[in-house]
This record gives sequence, structure tokens and C-alpha cells, in this order.
Amino acid sequence: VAQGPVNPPAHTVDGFVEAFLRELNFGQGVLLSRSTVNDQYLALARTVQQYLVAGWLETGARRRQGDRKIIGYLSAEYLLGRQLDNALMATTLGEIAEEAMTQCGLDLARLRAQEIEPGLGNGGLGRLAACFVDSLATLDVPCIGYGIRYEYGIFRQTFVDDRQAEVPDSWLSLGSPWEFPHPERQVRVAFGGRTETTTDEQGRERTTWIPAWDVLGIPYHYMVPGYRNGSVNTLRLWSAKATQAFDLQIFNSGDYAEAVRSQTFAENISKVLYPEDSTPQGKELRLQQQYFFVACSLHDFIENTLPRDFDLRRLPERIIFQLNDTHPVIGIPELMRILVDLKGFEWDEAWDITRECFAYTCHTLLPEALEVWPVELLGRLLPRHLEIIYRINDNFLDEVREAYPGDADRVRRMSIIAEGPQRAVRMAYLATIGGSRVNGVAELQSQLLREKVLPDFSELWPDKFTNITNGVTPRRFLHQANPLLSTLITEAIGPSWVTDLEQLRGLEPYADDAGFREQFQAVKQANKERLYRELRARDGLELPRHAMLDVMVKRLHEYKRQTLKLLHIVSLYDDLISGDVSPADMVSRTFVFGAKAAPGYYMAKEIIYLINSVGRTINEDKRIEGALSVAFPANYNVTLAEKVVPAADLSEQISLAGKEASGTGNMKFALNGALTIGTDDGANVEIRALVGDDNFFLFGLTEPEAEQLRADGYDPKAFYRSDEKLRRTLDLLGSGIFTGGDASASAPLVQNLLHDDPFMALADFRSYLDAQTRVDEAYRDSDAWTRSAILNVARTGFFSSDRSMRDYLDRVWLA
Ligand code: 26Y
Repeated sequence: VAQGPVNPPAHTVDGFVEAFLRELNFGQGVLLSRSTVNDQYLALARTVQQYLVAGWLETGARRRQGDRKIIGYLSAEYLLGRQLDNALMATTLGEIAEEAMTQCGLDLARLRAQEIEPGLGNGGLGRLAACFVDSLATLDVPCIGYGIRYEYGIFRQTFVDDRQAEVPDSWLSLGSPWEFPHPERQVRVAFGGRTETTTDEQGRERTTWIPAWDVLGIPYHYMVPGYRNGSVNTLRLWSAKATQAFDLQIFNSGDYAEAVRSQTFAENISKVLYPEDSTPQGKELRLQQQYFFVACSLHDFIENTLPRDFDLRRLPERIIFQLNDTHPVIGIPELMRILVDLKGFEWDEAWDITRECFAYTCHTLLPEALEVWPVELLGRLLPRHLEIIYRINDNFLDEVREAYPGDADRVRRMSIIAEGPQRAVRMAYLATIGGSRVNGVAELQSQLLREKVLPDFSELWPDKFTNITNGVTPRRFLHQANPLLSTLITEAIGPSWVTDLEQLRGLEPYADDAGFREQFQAVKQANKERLYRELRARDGLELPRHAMLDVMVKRLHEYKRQTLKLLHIVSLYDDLISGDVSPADMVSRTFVFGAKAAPGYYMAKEIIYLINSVGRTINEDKRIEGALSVAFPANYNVTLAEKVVPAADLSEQISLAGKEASGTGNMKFALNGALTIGTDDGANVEIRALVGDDNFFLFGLTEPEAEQLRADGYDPKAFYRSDEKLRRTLDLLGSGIFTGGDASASAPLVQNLLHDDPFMALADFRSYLDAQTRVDEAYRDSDAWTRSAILNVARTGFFSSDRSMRDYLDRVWLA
């Protein structure tokens, strides 16, 4: 028989129905008449998959025969979002599936809603990884995305008495049709123990690691389809399994808990995603997770992906491991261990190879977000890796001494090992030293990364540093999420913008076309109504049909300043209830928030509580005649984003300048025709440069101004005293009227703002309010607003993740 893949089912309604019923009968083991919605969803997912598998197998075979360099994307997070729609889009099966389900008496929309999205990430960094693998498949670039198959993803957020409560995300509980487990391809990963160094006959030192315990990594494969190009890449996520299920002797003696103790311990490694996103916790389990998935991935590539007799001296020709932040950086000493201890390479040769095989992306500017591991912990869990890190450091510091004779302070500053009461390994330094390139994720952040975070390194190796501005996939976030706008765009400029987003430029002339503007407005209105239907069904929220939709969705963090948004809302409410402005004279706004707080982040949770409290009070106050309303649907995730983003009029990107590395939500909103109110931060800077000052509402301190203010001794109280509106707003927020008369309930946040305000919300309040007044004025002229919105779409094609991928290819991977 033929060796190639068998043909997929026919690309027709009949072919689809037939394949679907087969999956239902033979896959789920049920008759259509007896099937549950979940049966139907699982069968549908497997049916759509059948159309992709041939392309996947062919892509795999093609990659194995060729000798192109493969991108090994190493990421602890992939925030994928739902798979069904994406697969339907990639296969152009949307309409066929719709009709096929109708013929079976089923509703495709209902089956879609059955899918629980794989929330294997926290926010921006994880979603970026998902966009990148989408783009690489669409560009037909060989890529394996490596990561962890967490049994529980990011927690599901609920509100109890206006406060956040977390529920485990058991996304696998109803079956997971998108994955292909390969238990037979298990990889053994070792931990703990000690090392032994011996000298061989030639007088060469050889170190062996004698570990204390181990676990198995089981790979689960997921398809990553390119957009209608037949190319399908692989995402390979690792799940931890105990080497021994239980101790039979202990079990027989009756101590059942003890019998499975070591199994539970091992399998905890891939149990749950850490929900912190910028406060690294020096938790042992987290380091276990990192080493676990990186060790599995390097082993998988070297032993199972490369040809049998591959000459590892040529490794850099076949692989580049891209380090998505510092989380996989332990891969650097791991590759050294493989080459030196297992494959017998000399240190220097192994080091030259290793450095060529890694590149590092830094996603932050917050010093507290840079990972460091206590030497004690790292040495206990990975003793051989610690030795290797020490040797890397010794050699590197010799290089520094040679380049800067007599500069002991510099040597101390640049050491991978931070001295102090608790010696610690600085993972960002290890990544910078052990990789061929270092990049930031937006122009401003890359500049600050060079100048402030890693200044000594960029002085030593200026050419190692580069910028690659983030991007988002236009497939999911425009074509799929906003079908009405997609159709309108395609009618105007043809369909190829989906894979060549700069073509959106062709829309510019339409901004001056009254007929087009009307259609554009109708799309926006329809998207709002779609969102409101969703929020009614999902959260029981009732929202007015006609109001400006003002949106702030992102992780809850003080630096992102949801508080500033809250102060704006309270100030408008104050205008109304004090009688300064009548409801009829105010530009009506609906504020939408979406935000999860890390479970241990106290202040973030206080902010959530106050947003909910303020929202409830405003929504219930009849005096304001519905001029303002606040919606905070719980559990913001990718699925909800796909409804929120296309509906927004105004995008809030209001971080303190110098704190948001890039942002990617900002790009999604602009591409969907929202106008941005934002600070000069992250990728906002580039958005504004592209759309033009007239189509962007800028406010706030610049990064150097914020630095200066801090250096001069920032005093939030001074702003409180000198600005009457700010005083009234904060007093109202602290008065207790939003918290059932209990002023103490708002005190933690209000006091923090008055006495500390680490992210300078009070300093930017006046400027923010003025910018919001400009927003109101602009919104009153709906033609001019729509014109700006169209120009935002037309001018932000740069933010396609396809472009980001080309930049990585040019500046990092094939440079
Ligand atoms: C160390 C651990 C606690 C940790 C886990 C997750 C640290 C950081 C993160 C996630 C960080 C993150 O999502 N950063 C965001 O990356 C986006 C993609 O580059 C940026 O757009 C965004 O500005 C940045 O905050």
C-alpha cells in the first residue's frame, strides 16, 4: 500500500456529514439520536481534524527530508484560545460544517460553545507564543513549539461579594480532541543527587551526574495549521508521569496514601500553571517545571528529530531554540551537559555550539520580574547544572576582566551569580551570555533593556542586542473574531490582506468615503450588539445599545493602572451626582473591564473589589439615567477577547511610561478600529507613530519624566492637594458610598494612592482627564471618529505577527 497519508474526507457537505457520523459512531460509540452535546462537539472536532492531518503528515515528512533550520520555540506558556473555529478557518470548512450540522439537526454555534479553551498561559507572553506558532505555520517555516501540558491552566475567575475567587480550570475533564498523546515516546528526566568527577586515561576530567529521582515526560502533539497553505506545524507539550505508579509492597500493607506518594509528587510537575505573571516566586516546583519541559524538548530534538547519525558539530545549522523569557533558560546548561558529559565534546567546542543554538527574548522592564534562582535550590535540584553555570560564569568573567582590566565593580555587576545574603543565579544574565541574540519586544523597551536592564552587556556586545516589535495574528484577531469587518475589508481591497496585512493600507482612501464609513459604523454597532448578547447570556449583564464602548482588558497589575481608569469613572460619576453635568449632556459610556489578578497579589485583588463596587453603585443609580455603566465580566480569556475587541470604540492603554514592555491587546484593538487613549509606553509609541497624532489620544508622563519625578521625590499627596477634581474624586472613592457605607473597605487602595502610588496614577490624573475630554469631543463628531477608526485599521498592518516572524528570521534565526 501507499506510504503517504490517506485522503481526507470529501470537501463537501455530504463528505463532512459522513465523516462526522463515523466519528460519532466509531469514535464516541454513540448514535446521533442518543448523543450528548459533548459527544457531538468531540466528534465534530475530530472530523475537522481529519481534513488537517494529511497536511500535517506531509509537512512532517517534508521537514524530515529537507535540511532547513528548525525553530524550537521554548515557552512555558501557550494561551491558545479555542481550536475549533481556528481549524474551520484554516480548512475553509466553516460553511460546510454549518450546513452539515444543520442536516444532522444540530446547531454549530451550540457545539462551538462546548469547547473549553486551553488556557495554558497567563496573558501577553503566552498569547504571543500562540500567535507566533500560527504565523510560522502560515509562512511555512519549520517550527516545533515546545511547552507544558498543564492539567490545569490559568484559574477560572469568579466574583464572590465583588471579590475575586479562583476555581481550578479543569479543561481536560470533558475530553481533549485536539491532542495526540504519544506515551511510547516518553523521555526520562532526572533531578537531584550529586555529581562525580573522575580523570580518564588521557588525563581528561569527566563528570557524571548521579541523580536521586526521575520522572517521565509524555509528549502530546497538537496541530498548528497555516492559513490555507497545507502546512501544519507541531506543538509538542509535555506531561509528567511517574516512573513507578505505586509501591506495591506499601500498598499491600494498607498505607494507600504512602503507596502513591512519589507518584503524586512526580505528576505534580505538570499539574498546574503558575498564575503569577510578573512576580517570580522562587518556588521549587516552578524550577522543576522549567527543567522538565526543557530537558524533554532538547532530548526530543537531538535524539528523535535529527537523523540518527547527525554530526552535532553542525547542530546550529539545524536548530535555534528561542527562549520565551527566562523560563526555559536552564536549557543552556542542559545543552552543555548533553554535549560535554554525554557526547564527549570538549568544553570550548560545546560552548561555541551552544551559544549558536539559543536566542533570548526579554518581555519585561520590571526589575522584580527578572527571574533569579537561589544557588542553594538550584544546586539541590540540578547539581550538575549549577557546576556548569559556575564554569560558564568563570570563563565569562575572565573575558570581562580582559576587556576591562581593573574594573572589579563591573565584574561583580556582570556576574551570573548575585552575591548577598542569599546567593542567586540571574537567569537573564545567563541567557544573555549563553545566547547569540537578545531582543526586546517593542522599540522603547528594547532601548530601555539596553540602557537600564542590561547596560553592561550591551556595552560589551552591542551587536547582540536587537528589537523585534511584537505582533498578533490577523487570522484569529481580525478574520475570525470580526467576520463583518473582514468581509467589508475584503470587498474593498480583496482577500490577501489575511496573510499580507500591510495591504490594509489600501483602506486609507475609504476613510473619506461616506458610504464606506456608514458600513464601517454598522459593523461596529453589530459587533457591540453581539458582545451585549454574549454578556447577557454569559454574565446576565444588561448594557445600553448606544454608548461609547470604553474597554480595558488585560491582567490586573498596578503598573497597568486600572486604578487610573477607575478614578476617571468616579470623576464622571461625581460630575453627574454633584449636578455639574446633566446626564443628557454627558457622552454616554459603557466601561468594560476584563482582568485576572494573581491569587496572591493583594493590591490587585483590592482593585478588582473596588471596580466591582463602583460598577454596581453606578449601574444601580437611577439619577444618572444610564449615562454611565460598568461591566466587569468575570474570567476574561481569549474566547471573550474575540468578542470584546471587535466591539470596542476606545482602547485603554494607560500604563505608566516605561513599564509595559509592549502590549499586544493595544494592537488587536487598533486593527479592529478602536481608537487608543494611551501613554508613551511599549508598542503604543509605534501605534501612535503609524496612525498619526490626530488618530490617537496621548497623555501622561514620558518615561524620562517619570524617572525624573521619582528622582526628585514623588509625593502623590502634593497632586491631591493641588488638584481639586482629583481631591473630590479620591474623597468620593474613599467615602464608603461605593462599599455599602464602609469607608474602610476602600482604604487599602485609597491610602496606597495617597501615600505611595508607586505607578504615579495621581501624577497622570489631570492629563488623563484632559485626554478623556478630547475623546468625548471627538466622539461627538461620529463621522470624524469613524474616519479615525478606519485609519487605525488601515495603518496598523505592521502589527501582524507574520511581520514579527520575518523580523526574527532576518535578525535572529537566520542572521
Ligand atoms: C517568572 C514568572 C512569574 C513569569 C510568568 C509569566 C513572569 C512573567 C510572565 C509573563 C509576562 C508577560 O506576559 N509579559 C508580557 O509579554 C507581552 C508579550 O511580549 C508584552 O506585550 C507585555 O507588555 C508583557 O507584560
